Amino acid sequence: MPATERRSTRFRRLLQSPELEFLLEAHNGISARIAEEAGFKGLWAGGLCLSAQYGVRDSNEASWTQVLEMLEFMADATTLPILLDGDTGYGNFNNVRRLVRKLEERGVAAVCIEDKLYPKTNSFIGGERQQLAEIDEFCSRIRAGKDAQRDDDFCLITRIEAFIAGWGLGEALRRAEAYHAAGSDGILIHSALASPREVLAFKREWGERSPVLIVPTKYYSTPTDVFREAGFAIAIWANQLLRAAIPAMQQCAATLAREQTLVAVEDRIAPVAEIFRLQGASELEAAEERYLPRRDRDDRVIVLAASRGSALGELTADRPKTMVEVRGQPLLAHIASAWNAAGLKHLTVVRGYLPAAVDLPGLRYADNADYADTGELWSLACGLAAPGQTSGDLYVCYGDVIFRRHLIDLLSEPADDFTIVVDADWRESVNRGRAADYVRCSEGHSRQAYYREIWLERCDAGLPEAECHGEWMGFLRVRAAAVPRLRALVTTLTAAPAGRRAALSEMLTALVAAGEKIRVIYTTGHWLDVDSVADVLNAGRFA
Ligand code: SPV
Ligand code: MG
Repeated sequence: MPATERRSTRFRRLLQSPELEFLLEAHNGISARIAEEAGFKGLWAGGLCLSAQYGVRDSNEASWTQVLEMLEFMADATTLPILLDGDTGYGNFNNVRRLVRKLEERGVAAVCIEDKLYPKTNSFIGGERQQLAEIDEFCSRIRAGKDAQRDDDFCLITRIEAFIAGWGLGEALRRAEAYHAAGSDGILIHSALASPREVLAFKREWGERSPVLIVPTKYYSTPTDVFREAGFAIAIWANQLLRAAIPAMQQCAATLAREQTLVAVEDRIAPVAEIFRLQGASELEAAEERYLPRRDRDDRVIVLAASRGSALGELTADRPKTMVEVRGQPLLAHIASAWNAAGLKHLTVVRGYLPAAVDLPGLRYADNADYADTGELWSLACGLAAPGQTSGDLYVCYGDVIFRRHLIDLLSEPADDFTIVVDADWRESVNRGRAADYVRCSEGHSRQAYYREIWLERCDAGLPEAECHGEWMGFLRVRAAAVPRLRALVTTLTAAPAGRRAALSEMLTALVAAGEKIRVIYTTGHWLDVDSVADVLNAGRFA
C-alpha cells in the first residue's frame, strides 16, 4: 500500500478486501503505535476503552470532543486508518453530520454508529433492557452523515444492536436493509452470545450485499477460520490491549505497594528507553540537528585548583582554598554553578593539596601530585592530559576566583582562537599590593575600545606600571581548532625544568611570542580573587 494513500482509501480497501481483515483496539497514541508496530492494518477506537482510559463509564460520560481529542493523538501517532466507534452518533442527524466533518478534518478514516439512543450503554451491560432507535430516525443519522462527508472514501458503518436488545434475526435483517438503503457502507452485527450463532445466521441471510464486521469479544473461542469461511469482512479485536495492560499495571502497583523497592519490578517492566522509542524521540533528535542552531555543548572547562592557599591559615588546614566555604558553599561550587548557568557542564578540576577534600559531585578531577613543586602551567598540563576530552572549545579558570556569569558570555563571544577577559581597574590590585597578572595590550581601555579589536602583547606580574593596561583574572578561551596548538606549546614549555614551575601568565606571553593572537575583552569588576581571610569575607558579600 503506498504510504501516501489517504487513510480513508486504505480503510475502504480493508472493508472491501476479499480476505478477512482485522482491526485492533487502541485508546491513545502509544497503544495505537504498538498496534501498528505489531502489523495491524487498521485501528478500532472503541468507546469502551477510550472512556476507560479516561476512567469513566462507556455511557457517553466523556464528551465527544474529548474523544476527538484523543483520536487526534492516535492519528498523529500512527499512519493507520482508524475506525471510530461513534456510539450512537452523540445525538441526532445534526450531531452525526458535524461529527463526520470533524473526523475528516482530523484524518480519521471511518465511523461506526449504533442504532440506540443517546446516552448509550455498553452492549454487555443489561443489553436486553436497551432501547433501539426508530429505524426511520436512525436512517436520518446515516443519510446526514453520508451527505456531510467530503472525502468519497470516508466510510460510515452502521451497527445493529437487535440481537443485543433481545430481538431476533428478522429485526436485524429489517434494520440492515433500511440502513443499507440509507447509504451505510457496511454493517457491524453485534452479539453478546458465547457462540457465533447469531452473527453467522445474520451473515448467511445477508450474504454479500454489503461488508459485515464483527466484534467477537464474547465468542472469542471461535476459530478465526469460521469467520473467514463465513465471509466476514473485518473482525474487530475491540478491547484486548487495554485488558492486557490492566493486570500488568495492577501487579506492578501491588508489588510496589508491598515491597517498597523498584528492584521488585524493574526486570518486568519496559525500560524507559522503550517509552522514548515509542514516542519517536530519535526523530526529534534528528530534527534538532537539522533545525536548532548548533550549541557547542562539547565545550570543556579546566579549573586550576591545586594550591592550598596558605595565606588563609586555619581555613585551609583540612582543605584547599577552592573548598573554603562562602555563604555555605565551597568556592568551587560557586564557580561550577556559574559555568553551568552559562551552559558548560564538562568541568575538570585539577587538584593538588588534599585532593580527597575536593569531592563535589558532577565534576571530573585530575590530580597534580607535584603541586608543591610545580606551577599553574603544570596543573594545566595535568588537566589537558585528563581523560574525558571533548571536541569543543577549551576554557580555563582558577579555582579561587569567583565571578559573575556575564564574564563567560564576554569570553565566549569572539570568533578568535584565543580570548582573555581583562579587568581595566587594575590599579585597585596595585593599591592593595597584591600580586596580579598585569597585561600590556595593543591599546588601553576606553569607550572606543568597545569598537576595536584589542590584542594581548604581554602578561607579567612584574609589568612596569607605565606599560600596564589591565589585570588578567585567569579566564582564557581557546577555540577547538586551536586546542592542539595550545597543547603543543604547553608540552614544549613544561619540558624545560623552569616550565614546570611557570605561571599561566608566562604561557600567554609565550603564545604571543609564538605568533598567536590573543584577543582581549576589557571589563571592570564583577570577579573576586580569594587570597586572604578578608577576601573570604568579601566573597560572602559578592556571592
Ligand atoms: C467498544 O469497543 O466500545 C464497542 C464494542 O462498542 S462493545 O464493547 O462490545 O460494545
Ligand atoms: Mg462502544
